Amino acid sequence: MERFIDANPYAWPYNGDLRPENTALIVIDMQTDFCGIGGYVDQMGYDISLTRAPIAPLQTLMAAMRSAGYTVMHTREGHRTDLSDLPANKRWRSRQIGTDGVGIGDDGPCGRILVRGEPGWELIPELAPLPGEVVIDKPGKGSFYATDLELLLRTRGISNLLLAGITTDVCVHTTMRDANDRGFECLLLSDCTAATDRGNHEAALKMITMQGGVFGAYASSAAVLEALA
Ligand code: C5J
Repeated sequence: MERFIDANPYAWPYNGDLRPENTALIVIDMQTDFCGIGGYVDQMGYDISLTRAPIAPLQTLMAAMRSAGYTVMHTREGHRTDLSDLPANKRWRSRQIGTDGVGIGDDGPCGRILVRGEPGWELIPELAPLPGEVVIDKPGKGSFYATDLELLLRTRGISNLLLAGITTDVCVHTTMRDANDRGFECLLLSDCTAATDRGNHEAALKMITMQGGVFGAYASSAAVLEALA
């Protein structure tokens, strides 16, 4: 039986093969550093009400997908405590904005920014992984770079990816583009993602729709819930 989600620019997935066995939800970087008080995004002076907006719709979607038997995975952006996997240019750029030249690897109110094991690096409790769910630790913006994500997806027979989390224009888009190049059929969830700038979120959605869906498609979580019902 074919099953589609009402999406932009076209219904998703392209082949109607939507099943719990071949589809995963990937929740990207819902960490205190990106959406908590005193975290990295807050320190940079951006409005965390934007990056917190996906929390409530994600809670509903994750519960529905888990109970329907779909795979749910999570990612965390972060670096080793000795910062040996933090490129110098990434560190330098992160220090150009925000409080007193503080950037990735430096001390902030939630511990060292984007350093593994620190309070700010943790996934937020509202969206905590269930025991057994995959958590990918990534040093970059994309979820495939320097991780075993592709191996885990291929081993499970996953070909469709629903992408959620933050930020739409950075880690979510990088992951979507990398996944699309690898042949995964991608759907970005418009209300379960957010950027530090509203215009960037809207632009990131529009980019997906060009060329017949150059990176896949986007849809609301309501459209996903409707298709699963
Ligand atoms: C950023 C991310 N924006 N998760 N990370 O630095 O999008």
